[in-house]
Amino acid sequence: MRFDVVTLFPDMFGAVSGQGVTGRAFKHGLWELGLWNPRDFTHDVHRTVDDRPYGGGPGMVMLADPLEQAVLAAQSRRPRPASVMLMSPAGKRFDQAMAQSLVDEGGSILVCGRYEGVDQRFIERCVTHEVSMGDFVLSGGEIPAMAIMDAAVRLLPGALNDADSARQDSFNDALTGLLDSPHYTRPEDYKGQGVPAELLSGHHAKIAAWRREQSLALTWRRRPDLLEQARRAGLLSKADEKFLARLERDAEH
Ligand code: 9D3
Repeated sequence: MRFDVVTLFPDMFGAVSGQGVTGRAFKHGLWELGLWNPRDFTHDVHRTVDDRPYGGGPGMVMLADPLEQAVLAAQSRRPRPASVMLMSPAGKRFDQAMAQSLVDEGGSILVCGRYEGVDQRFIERCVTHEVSMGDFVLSGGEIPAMAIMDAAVRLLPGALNDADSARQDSFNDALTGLLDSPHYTRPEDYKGQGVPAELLSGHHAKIAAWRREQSLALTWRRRPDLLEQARRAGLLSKADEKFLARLERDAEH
């Protein structure tokens, strides 16, 4: 897998290539990173990458040409034409299915905007997808691009260490798209707060049932949309449905 990132701040990306799970995968050659600074594709003495918006208004707009030249340079280093994803508050919200698609496609070119936005003609000429992290305001697309790479890299075979992989394999709830059950570790008594008896029982079936019910209850309260998705995907058992029916009934009074 290879990501090429078009950014005015290439130094920020040491955070993904040099640290943690993504850093280790990078060191082991599981993925490659190309960094392309639009400033290196300017031709004037000031290395201008932005200008004032036609029609007036606040802020600056990124020039189309340095962005297009950076994307073309990135494409030329890839084995086949890649999708070009613009990080944009107006994009489609990124999700786990998009992370998996990126892995399946061998990565992509990620374009990070700064200032008020990028010239629309660059979008029309070069961009295949626009992606957002959600409804909050950031200063630019770099952190979203890092989030996307993190989500994709950890899906690569061999990216996770043994402990993390074992967790993914055994923890079916992660695949059902339910929220995780609560976690506890030592000490058994923390400032007067204990640990749920089920987790101390040593009874594996009882522990699994407790965790499943915690997941279902938390998802029901906080993310009913995810619960509906899991139901539609046929990921809820008879026992799950029975437990949820009890939650609904208990909520009525
Ligand atoms: C005043 C209108 N704003 C649009 C919502 C202007 C604006 C805000 C933030 C223009 C650019 C930006 C910079 N943000 C990103 O580049 C960005 C982003 C984000 O702000 N939130 C969530 N996802 C993303 S992806 C890229």
